[in-house]
Amino acid sequence: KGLRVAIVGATGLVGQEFIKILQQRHFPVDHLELLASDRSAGRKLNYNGRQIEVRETTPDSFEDIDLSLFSAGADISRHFSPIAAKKGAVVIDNSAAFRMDNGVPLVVPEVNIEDARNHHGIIANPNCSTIQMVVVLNPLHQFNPIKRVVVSTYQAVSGTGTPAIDALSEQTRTVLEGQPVTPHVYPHQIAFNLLPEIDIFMDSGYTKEEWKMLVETRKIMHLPNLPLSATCVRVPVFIGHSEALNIEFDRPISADEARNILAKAPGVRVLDDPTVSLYPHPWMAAGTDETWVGRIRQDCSHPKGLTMWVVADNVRKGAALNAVQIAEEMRLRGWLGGK
Ligand code: 2RA
Repeated sequence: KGLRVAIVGATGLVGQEFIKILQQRHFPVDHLELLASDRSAGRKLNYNGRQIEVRETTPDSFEDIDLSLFSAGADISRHFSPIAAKKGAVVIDNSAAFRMDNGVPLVVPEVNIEDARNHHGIIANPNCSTIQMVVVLNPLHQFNPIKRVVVSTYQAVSGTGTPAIDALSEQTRTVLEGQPVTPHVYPHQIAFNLLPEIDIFMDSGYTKEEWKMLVETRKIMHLPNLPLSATCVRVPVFIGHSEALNIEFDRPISADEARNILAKAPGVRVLDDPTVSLYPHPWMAAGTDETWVGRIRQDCSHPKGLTMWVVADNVRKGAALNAVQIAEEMRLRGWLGGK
């Protein structure tokens, strides 16, 4: 028996990726409800060759729904997720609304799917930059406990959504035409530029995006005291987040040991042969499901350190795919749609 699925935020970038991925993975959907704001209601989206009309999200939208995938921002999630959960529509929420709530599992299936067992109706999908990092950290940590992480990210504009993709295109054209750019979507020009500001600044001088990488990683990996320092940077790339990881371990570990562990790790693809410039980059990772790793090398600044380069499609594994994989794994374990 298939599931009755609702997608909240269906017309957004991640919402449309949900629709694509449900089809690509032949997720057992008996009925699909596409939900959005009243502004988007009436639009028709294609699903398995059928046109489905987008409806406005209301409390009644979740009657007789088994699974609701949310990607409509924290406010919509805060308002409708509890309503959906109460009606028995298990929520997998891509927003940050509930990620750090005690009763809400924060899940990357390759790392901590067991945490989803004791959900109370809402499961949170982690931040894109956290997901690709823990997919790589976890198998290494299982082999040799991680003591500290320093990470710099190079995040695509699609993380901000369609308006940011349009802004990058427009500003790039404007620069190439030799015209002055009027910054929009971001506080400064993003074309041919780098902005070390993702989400808001906190009193600590870190941004909320950098704080998310710390606190979400601690929750997902059950390492409440893991020291982690992140610098999150917006870069003029459409799709694909890249991360330079510096990892300090309990014991010395060689690049070859790490390469062998990662080559067998779930959801990871190792692409690492500098002699022929073989390493992951956003343009090749976009559209794929894997978390790609390369540039694996001994950290010359620390005897128990490694450094490496991690790339993933931030709209797929960073958001929509991870959420659908949580649903797949929960269903396999009988934690979803058991009606
Ligand atoms: C970003 N991680 O990249 C944030 C939200 N997707 O903008």
